[in-house]
Amino acid sequence: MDKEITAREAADILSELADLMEIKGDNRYRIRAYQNAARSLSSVSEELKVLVTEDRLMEIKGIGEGLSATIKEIFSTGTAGQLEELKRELPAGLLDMIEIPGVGPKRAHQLYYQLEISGVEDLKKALQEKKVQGLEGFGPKLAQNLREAVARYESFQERMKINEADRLAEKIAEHLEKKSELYHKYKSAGSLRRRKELVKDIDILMVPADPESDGLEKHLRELEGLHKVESGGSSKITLVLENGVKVDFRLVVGDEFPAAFIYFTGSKEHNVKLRQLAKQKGYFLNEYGLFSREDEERLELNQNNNLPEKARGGSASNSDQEKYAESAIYHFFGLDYIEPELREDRGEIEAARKGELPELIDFSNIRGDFHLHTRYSDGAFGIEEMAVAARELGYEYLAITDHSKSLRIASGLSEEQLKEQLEEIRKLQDKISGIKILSGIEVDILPEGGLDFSDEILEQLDLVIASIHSGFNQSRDKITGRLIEACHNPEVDIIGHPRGRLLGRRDAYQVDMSEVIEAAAETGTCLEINASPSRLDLDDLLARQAASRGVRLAISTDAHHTGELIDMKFGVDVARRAWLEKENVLNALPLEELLEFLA
Ligand code: DGT
Ligand code: CA
Ligand code: ZN
Repeated sequence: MDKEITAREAADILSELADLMEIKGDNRYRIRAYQNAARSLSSVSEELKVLVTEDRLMEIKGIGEGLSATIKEIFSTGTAGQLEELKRELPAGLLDMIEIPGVGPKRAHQLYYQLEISGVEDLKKALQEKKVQGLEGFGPKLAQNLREAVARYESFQERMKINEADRLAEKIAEHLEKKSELYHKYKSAGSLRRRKELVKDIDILMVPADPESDGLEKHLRELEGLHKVESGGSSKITLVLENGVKVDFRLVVGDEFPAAFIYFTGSKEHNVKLRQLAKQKGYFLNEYGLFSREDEERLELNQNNNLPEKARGGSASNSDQEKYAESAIYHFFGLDYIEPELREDRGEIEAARKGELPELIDFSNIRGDFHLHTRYSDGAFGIEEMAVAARELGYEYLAITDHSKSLRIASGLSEEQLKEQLEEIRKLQDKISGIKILSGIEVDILPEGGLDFSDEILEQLDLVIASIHSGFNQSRDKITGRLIEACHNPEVDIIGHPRGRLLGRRDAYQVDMSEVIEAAAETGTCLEINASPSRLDLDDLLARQAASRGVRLAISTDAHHTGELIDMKFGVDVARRAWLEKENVLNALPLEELLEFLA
């Protein structure tokens, strides 16, 4: 094996094993033991390798001799014999099926053994034929919920989260780097380059070294995780990966690159507008270049003359060079360069013509993170480890915001535990330099309105995030009212993940965001762009609406692990798609200004 299994990955394997055991109908105490072990293993901060080599797995809560042996087996082989056996025995579709909210392993057991339903397709059919309602514990209400969940699952299946797309694109890049003699350059395009939250396929634009050679196709056939080469040729190669994702390689010659880069970056709507502009000028624009209508000659744009002032000279980085190739085309139309995240035909072309495009925020503007969980509630690390990791990202500050007491499944903090935490933060701040640790809380907005902690307690903290974690099925008015009330509480600084969605798993609750945005504007409350790639909540459109009403956005990761702090980048992607400048973003403020704002 080339990569070592981490504790988290081993925990995932254990919990998959527990799921399969439950589908099979194994002893429920045994299943519980595996689930508990998976849970404690996933929040272990020591390296699995160390625990295995020093034979200390049994020090972890819930792990005895048997489980310790299984984990060692997972560590050395990448899987467990038991798991492989169950996988051979049970249809693979059952594992997909339990991903559907409302199904779960226990119900999958009934569906499989009583109705021979072995995957999402079967389930959909059985729901249509009203066969499912009759099972014990299933009623018409659940059947209706399942129908909706299946529909959501299907539409989501066609798209992947941006972090997953990034991971695949990186793997492809690594494979390409092994034979760099095959091409002059390549760049990802499409929705991945525009940084959309969900991406259908991966588009890569490439200038091959030799368009006639089949070397590239041969090399791509050796890509790890490849299912098949769906089609090949000298202008396009399409791959299908084992996970069903398509990868489109578009092959162009060097001269075509700038126009092709614009074309394949999209969006389609943005391209349509650009083509209209070309037409008005007596030209046409396609994926090969910009051509005069009169003589069909390609227009050779002098890229350097068209560079924006700050980009001239030798300092342009590599990716800037690509950007300037495109710039020449934008400038030819009298437009400023348009960043890919803005290319959605949402007014960017008009703004570019008037020189009124925003100066988009970027990751280097971010000075801290506000929404972080530690071992005090359901995080995997201590305060110090989170602070050190944040400092390594170059941040000036971070806020520790564990859950409050009502959120029992996430071990929410009692008043006493919060006090202990405050004390620890004070001591730690004396010991650690180069980063300011703000005390905070992610306080629950209670189902009947109001907050989980009194104002007297919240007052003692530097920063308060208020979030909804319960009562998701309440009416639109009720949920909107809870959020507005939270905005009006002077102790609340930020509303966390305002719409409560989990991409592909749970729709947003019913809420009138326009009203919440007005309340936030009126009270000076910030709204969060939760940067976790499974949330990205607010999304680009709502964040833009909020900013246009003068609401400040807080981009925060909701990290439960030091490795998740870097998710900030996905939040910045959303912010850029929302046209935000650094003035719109709370955590772009230097520490002093932030403290003033919070005071
Ligand atoms: P998605 O659905 O996440 O893959 O989104 P995109 O934008 O990556 O869409 P995709 O992969 O179908 O196409 C990549 C780009 O190629 C798209 O953003 C614009 C360009 N493109 C594709 N088909 C057309 C078309 O019919 N007309 C125009 N103008 N552009 C197109
Ligand atoms: Ca695409
Ligand atoms: Zn939360």
